[in-house]
Amino acid sequence: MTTLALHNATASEVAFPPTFRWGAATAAYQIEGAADEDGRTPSIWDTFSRTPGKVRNGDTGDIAADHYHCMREDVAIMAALGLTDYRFSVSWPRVQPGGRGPASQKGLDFYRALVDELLAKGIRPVLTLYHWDLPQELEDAGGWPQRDTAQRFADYTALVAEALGDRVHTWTTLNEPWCAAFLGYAEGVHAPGRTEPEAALRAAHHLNLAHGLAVDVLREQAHPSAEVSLTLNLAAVRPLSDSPTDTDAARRIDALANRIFLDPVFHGRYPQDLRADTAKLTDWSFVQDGDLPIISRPIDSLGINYYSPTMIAAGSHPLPSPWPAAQEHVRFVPAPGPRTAMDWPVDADGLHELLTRLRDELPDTPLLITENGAAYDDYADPTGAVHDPERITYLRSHLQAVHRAMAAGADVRGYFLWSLLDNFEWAYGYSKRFGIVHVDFATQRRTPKDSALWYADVVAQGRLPHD
Ligand code: IFM
Repeated sequence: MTTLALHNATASEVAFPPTFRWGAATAAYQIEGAADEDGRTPSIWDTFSRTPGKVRNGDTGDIAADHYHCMREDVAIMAALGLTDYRFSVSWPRVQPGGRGPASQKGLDFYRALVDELLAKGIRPVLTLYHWDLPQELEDAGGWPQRDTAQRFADYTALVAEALGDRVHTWTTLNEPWCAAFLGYAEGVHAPGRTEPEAALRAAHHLNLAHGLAVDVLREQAHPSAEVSLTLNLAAVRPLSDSPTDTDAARRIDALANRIFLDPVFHGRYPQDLRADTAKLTDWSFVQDGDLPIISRPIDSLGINYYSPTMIAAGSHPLPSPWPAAQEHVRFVPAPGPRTAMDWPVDADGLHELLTRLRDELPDTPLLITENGAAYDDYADPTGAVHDPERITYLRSHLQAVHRAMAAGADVRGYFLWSLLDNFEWAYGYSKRFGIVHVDFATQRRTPKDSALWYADVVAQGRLPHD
C-alpha cells in the first residue's frame, strides 16, 4: 500500500500515503506547569530543577507553558494545524501522587478532559506513560536501579489504563529509556543526577522490565484495538573510519545506545558483547529468570526519536560519562555541516540510515517517527510574526529522508514533530525553543511560527510543498 501510494506521485513529488499519521509531540513536565496543583506531588525533575546549578538559569517546570490551564487553546491550535494525532505524556505524580496507592481522580480528570477534547476535534490521542517524571518518593526508595520500580510502573499503568483504556489510540510505555537510565544515573545531567555507571545498567534493565509489565497490563485493560508501542532514541551510529578501533568504538556505542533495548524487546536477550564490555561493572545478575520473556512481549509499533547522527572514533570520553565502561574506548567526533541551537548537526541522512536499518532488522514492525525537530533562536518580530526558515529547512529534509526510506521499503506509519510548543528543555531550561508554536513565557501567548503554517500545509496536502 505504502509503496503504491508513493509511486502514484510524480518523480519530483514527496507525497505520503493518505493514511499517514501527522502529529506533534509534547511531554508533561515540559509543558504542563501546575506543579503543585490538584494533589500533584514532586517528581525527580521537580527536585532536580529546584537544585541550584542543575538547570540553566535555575529554570523549573513549575509553570512551563501552563498547558494544564491552556489545554483547550492548545488543542484548538492542533485542530487548526490539521493534526491527525497528538502525542503527549501523563505525569505519573499527578495521577498517582507519591507513586503508590490509589489514583488521584483530579489528576486523571485532566487527562480525561484532554482526551475528550482531542477526540471531539478528530485528533487521535497517543499517550506516553513515562516521559521521565518519576515520583520523587520512588527515587527515594532507590529509583530505576531498584527492581520494585518496574512493578510500581505496572501498577500506575493499570490506573491510567482503567481511566482511559477505552479512548486512547496508541499507548507508548516509555519515552527514551536511554536518557532516563544513562543521562539520569550515569552522567547525572538529567534527574535524578546520579553518577553511578553500574546503577545505570540496572536502571536500563528495570526500565525494560517496566515496559514489558506495562505491555501485559495494557493488553488486559486497554481496548483490544489500541496500539501498544515503545519509543527509543536510537543512535544513528557512524564510525569515523573503517579502522578496527573506530568500528569497535562504534560497536560499543551501538550496544549501549541501541541494542540494550532492541535486543531484549524484540529478541528476548541482551547482547553478548554488551555483557562482555560491561563485565568489570556488573555480572548482570539483576536480570532474573522470566524477565526476558516479559520484556519481549510483542508490540504493535516502534517509535523512533531522531535528531542527529553520532560519529564515533576510538579514544576516550571524559567522566562522568553516559557510557558505562565504554568511556575509555570511545570519542565523539563533531560532524561537519550546519547545526541547530542545541549545537546538534543537521543531517537527515542519519534518519534514513536508521529507518533502513530497522527495515532490515525488524521487517515486521511498523515504525512511527515519534519525535523529530530542531531548536533555533526564534523570536517574535515587531509585527508579532515568528520567522523560522531554518526549522522549515530541517523539517523538509527530514521528511524527504522519511519518504526515501519508505520508498525503499521502511514501514513508516506516521511522523510526530517535536515539538508542538516551545517548552522546558530539561537541563537547558527555557533557553532552547523546539516548538512550531512560539510561547511567550511571560504572558503564555501562543504564536504559530512560519514552520507551523508550513507543516499545516504539508498535513493538508499529504505532500511536501515545492521549494
Ligand atoms: O525535549 C526532548 C524530549 O523531551 C525528548 N527527546 C528529545 C527532545 C529534545 O531534546
